[in-house]
Amino acid sequence: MAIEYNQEFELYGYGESLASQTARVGLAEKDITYKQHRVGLESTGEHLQKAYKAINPASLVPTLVHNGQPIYDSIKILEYLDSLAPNQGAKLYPADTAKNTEVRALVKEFSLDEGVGIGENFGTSMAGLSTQMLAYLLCKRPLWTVIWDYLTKHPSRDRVPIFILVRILGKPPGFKYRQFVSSVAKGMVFIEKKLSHGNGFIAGEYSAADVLLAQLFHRLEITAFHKVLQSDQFPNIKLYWPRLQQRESYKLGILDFEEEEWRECKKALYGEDENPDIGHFWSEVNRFRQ
Ligand SMILES: N[C@@H](CCC(=O)N[C@@H](CS)C(=O)NCC(=O)O)C(=O)O
Repeated sequence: MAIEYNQEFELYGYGESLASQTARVGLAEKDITYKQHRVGLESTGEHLQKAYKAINPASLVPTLVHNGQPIYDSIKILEYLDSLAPNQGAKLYPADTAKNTEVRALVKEFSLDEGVGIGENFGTSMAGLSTQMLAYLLCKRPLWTVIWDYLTKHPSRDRVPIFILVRILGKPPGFKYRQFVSSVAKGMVFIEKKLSHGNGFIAGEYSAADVLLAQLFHRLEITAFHKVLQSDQFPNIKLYWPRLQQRESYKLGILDFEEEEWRECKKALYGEDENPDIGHFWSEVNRFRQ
């Protein structure tokens, strides 16, 4: 299916979507310029409307359109870009077989992998941590509009009940949220340990796995777990996070696309405070360290 285009690369995405950030950081790392089309998510439901479904029938962002051909899924996009331009910009997937396998395993753990339930890997746990924000944004729309749109237009049967539930409650159920916090704590203990090799990046050299961690750590900041990244409890992460932030791709792929509605939402939910579940986070870190 060819899609109308006027630039070689066009990206359909939303500023503060983790998977869109993956694609944009990847594009920046590969030195590829593109035209971005903003697709509204929870607060407008634009992704569920016909115009976007004609581009991506799954109603998910991002979609990369290369010369009119769509590529769905942020990880497929990273792989596509890296094989298209192996010698341009950063190498995202190492040539060495053992390293390549290691990077792929990390990417699987850090991605929004539809093959696992929400909260079953680090990437989807971070998405779970964002449900407080998603609930706030969904509440900008009348309840019945959200129910109607998600029931009749959202192709993912797994996600629909979650969106409707958080819209009805105005927040995620507390016990469920704490499970996400716990999985994120487990992931942070794993990352801290992994970084003890003392090299600059998670698999040694910069790779696709670092692309993913840039937005996952950025999301920790947005959900008011920012102090975790500066804590002496995680000395390796404390050195690693600024290294990701200093890359131009952090600005080009993440900061330049911050959404005003997310800024407003963060302020309304947390102000300058830490996330109310920060205590649970640290007690889970201690548990996983034993
Ligand atoms: N595995 C996909 C996941 C894409 C995805 O879940 N995107 C989210 C935003 S980060 C989305 O479109 N959410 C809208 C919805 O599910 O209604 C990828 O990595 O691209």
